Formats: sequence, structure tokens, C-alpha cells
Amino acid sequence: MIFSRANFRRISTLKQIMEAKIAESRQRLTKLKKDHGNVPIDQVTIDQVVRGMRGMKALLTETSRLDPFKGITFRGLSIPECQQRLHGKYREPMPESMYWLLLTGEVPTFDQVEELRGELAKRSQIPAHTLDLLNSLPKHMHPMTQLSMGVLSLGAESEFMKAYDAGVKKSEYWISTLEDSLSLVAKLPGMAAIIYNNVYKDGKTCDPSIKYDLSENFGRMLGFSDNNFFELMRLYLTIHCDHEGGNVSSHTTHLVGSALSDVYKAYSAGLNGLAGPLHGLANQECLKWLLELWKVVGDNAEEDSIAVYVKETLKNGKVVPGYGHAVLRVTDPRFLVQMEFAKKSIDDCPLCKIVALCYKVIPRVLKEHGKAQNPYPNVDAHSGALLYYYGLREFEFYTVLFGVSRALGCTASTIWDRALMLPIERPASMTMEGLEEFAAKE
Ligand code: CMX
Repeated sequence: MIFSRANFRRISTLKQIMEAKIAESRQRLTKLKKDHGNVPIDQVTIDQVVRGMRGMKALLTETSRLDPFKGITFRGLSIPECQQRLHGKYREPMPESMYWLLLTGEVPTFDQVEELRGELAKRSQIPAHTLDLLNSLPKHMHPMTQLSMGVLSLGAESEFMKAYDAGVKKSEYWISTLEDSLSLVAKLPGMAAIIYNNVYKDGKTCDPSIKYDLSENFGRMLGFSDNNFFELMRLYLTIHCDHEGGNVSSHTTHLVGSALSDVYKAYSAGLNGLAGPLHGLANQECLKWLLELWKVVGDNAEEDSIAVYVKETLKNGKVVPGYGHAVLRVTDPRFLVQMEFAKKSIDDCPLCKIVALCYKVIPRVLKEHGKAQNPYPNVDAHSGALLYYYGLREFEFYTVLFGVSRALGCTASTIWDRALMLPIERPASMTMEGLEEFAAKE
């Protein structure tokens, strides 16, 4: 036995449910490969090859599905449905319930959520070498770089690598990957809080408590005590968790994991992609941009003054952060649910009012500008304003929150990649000459 029986007993229900689901999914995949392996799904165009593989259907991802017009569904559930069915005893959906849903495809019972919550709380202790590493990093190093390094360092304890070295069968790779994933998800809030307190506060981080759920523990470790902030964390950590397989962070994690690197290495790479300004870092960029806009237009902003500012941004050759999307062609439901949260819980947030005004103005200006395929807001257009309202104002830290959440989807997918025994990813590339030859044949 590679890992302790005690651990297995604790996650037995989760593991048993997954075992049954995996057996069924393996059969379905075998049948698909055998009977329908040659069925074409799509035709790849030269445009797709040179435009970042936009819309090319080339990945198998079970955890979520993104429809350009309906937005994200997690194992078939829309965001409003997740709000109704995953909240446990709280107002907003719990990331623990979401993780169960992503892993098993089932909405958990109250007891199952409790089991997973307790399991994650027990695994939350951060190893001494990772603590030493995080405490040694310079304050001016971007928090995302610190998080990625911290995650990579957890790999020293990888159960998958121990199992692999011991020669465990390929059909069982998913079991030790589940072990690693639970440990990673459990430790991420504490690591993020240590980075936050080291960089922006006095370097002291309280311990998580078995009494609280992951979101309240996270909020408390960041130094907050407001229940509404904990509810915001529940919503935030749930809605950012997954966005099908093609986005940069999920795809990178999948690609690196497909070489059988452990989940720490794979997700550390995914975090580096999330740290790009066109992807997860857009939330930091968006708040920076909103604060500058606020300074110019003031508390009593009007649509016209916002339009002038947006046009100036575009004239300077910059993108309007928080707007546009590679897949979505409507307003991101993750934006709408945050706007709802602001309406429900906050009545005195000038920045949220500016976000709402921007929503009226920016799509019109982007349409007139005529470049963006999707002129509507994405998830990042609102998150910063809510965090700012509650006092989390260090916006270079915002992508770290995204990283704590995205681990749910990326690790669940890596476990399923191993459960379905997907091969190493190896598409083919083309030279310009090769593309020209194809074009000449047409
Ligand atoms: N402001 C100005 N121009 C924009 C724009 C925006 N918000 N969104 C797209 N465009 C431009 C693109 O830069 C591109 O211009 P070029 O032809 O000069 O290169 C053109 O419109 C067409 O782009 P697109 O097909 O609509 O969008 P892409 O799929 O290439 O890119 C995205 C998608 C998200 C990178 C882009 O919309 C963008 O840069 N948005 C701002 C950054 C942002 O909010 N990112 C967060 C996305 C959510 C996430 O991944 O977390």
C-alpha cells in the first residue's frame, strides 16, 4: 500500500462513488473509440491554426461545458442551479459541494459535503519546507509567482510519484492523483493567506479551524471576520472553479498532466498561465482600470463621461479589461451573479455603481469600435469591485484568489484524465509553407 489506509477510510464514500462512475465512463469511452473513432467532429481551418485554435473541438473534458450563448454549466448545472443546490447551510454555494459535483457528477448530500469539508480541513497543514520557501520570498515578487512556486514545492510529498515509482498499474493512477488533489485543494487557501500576510500585512497567519468551511477559514486567514465576506468567498471560489478544458489554465494543467507529471507540477504550470493579463490577471488589470476611471469620472459618473474614457483606452491601443471572451457571445453569467450579489448584499458601493454603469456603456462602445467578437463583460469585470468594497484592496493578489478556485476544476479534470487513461497530448504543428501548400490545393 502506497498511502495510509487511514486516509483512504476518510475519503471512502467519495472514492467508492468515483470508482463506480469511472467504471461506467471507461466503458462508454471504449465503445466510442471502438465504434465511432473515425467520426469527424469538425473541420480545422487555416484561420483556426493561426488564431490560437479558436473554437477547435479537440479536448475531452468531463467537468464542465461552455456554451457561447448560455455560459458555463458544471456537470450540467448552470450557475443559478448551483446556487440553489450547492449552498449547504449557507446562502451562497460551497466550493466543497462544487468539488464533489465536479469529481463525481452528483450533487452531494449534506453528510457528503461535511465529509469532504472535514477531509480538506484535516489536510490543510502546510509542510515546513513550503512554509520556509514562502517566508523566504521577496515582497516585491508577484503573489502569483509565489503561489506557483509554493504549489510546485508541495510535489515533494506527491503520492502519485510514490505510486508511480512503486510501479502501480495505469488503471489506478487516478487514486493517488485524487490523494494529491485533495491535499493541494486543502492547502491552497493557507498558502494564499501566507503570501497575502507576508506581502501586505505583518506576516502572521492564523491557523485554519476544523469548525469552519473552506471559505470561512480562508477569509479568517486573510484577516476578515465579516460573514458577508465569507459568503462572497463561497460565491467567488465556486464560480471561478472551471470553464471547460480549452482555457489557458485548464488546458495547460491538462497538457502538463498528460505527460504524467504530478498534479502539483501540472497545476503550478496552469497557474503561470492564469497569471497572464489576457486570462486570470485581467481581474487585477480590471480593478486598476476601474479605479483610474473612478478618479476621472467621480462618484456621480454619467454614461457620457464613461464612454469618453473607454474610447480613450481603445484609442491608446489597449484592451478594455473585463470585457470580451474567446468563447462567450453573451454577458458572462459569472458577471451577472456577482452583480446580483452586489444588489442583494451591498447598497453603498460607489465602485459597484460604476461597474453597473460600465455595463450599460461599454458593450455599445465596443460594438461601435467593431473589433471584439464579444462586447459584453466577463467574470473579471465585477470581482475586483466586490473585493475592494470589503477591504481586500491589494489587487495584485486578486489572481491568487482565482488560482485557489481554479484548482477545483483543474485537479478534478486531471483525476478524470487519469481515470479515463487519456494519452499524452501531442497535436501536430505546421509550418507557414505547409499551410500555403494546403491553401494552393484549394
Ligand atoms: N477591448 C478592446 N479590444 C478587444 C477586447 C476588449 N475588451 N476584446 C477583444 N478585443 C480585440 C482583440 O484584441 C482583437 O484585436 P486584434 O484583432 O487587433 O488582435 C479583436 O478584438 C478580436 O478579438 P476577439 O476574437 O474578440 O477576442 P480573442 O478571443 O482574441 O480574445 C480576450 C479574448 C478575452 C483575450 C479579449 O477579449 C481580451 O483581451 N479582453 C480583455 C482582457 C480580459 O478581460 N480577459 C479575461 C478573460 C476571462 C478569463 O480568461 O479569465
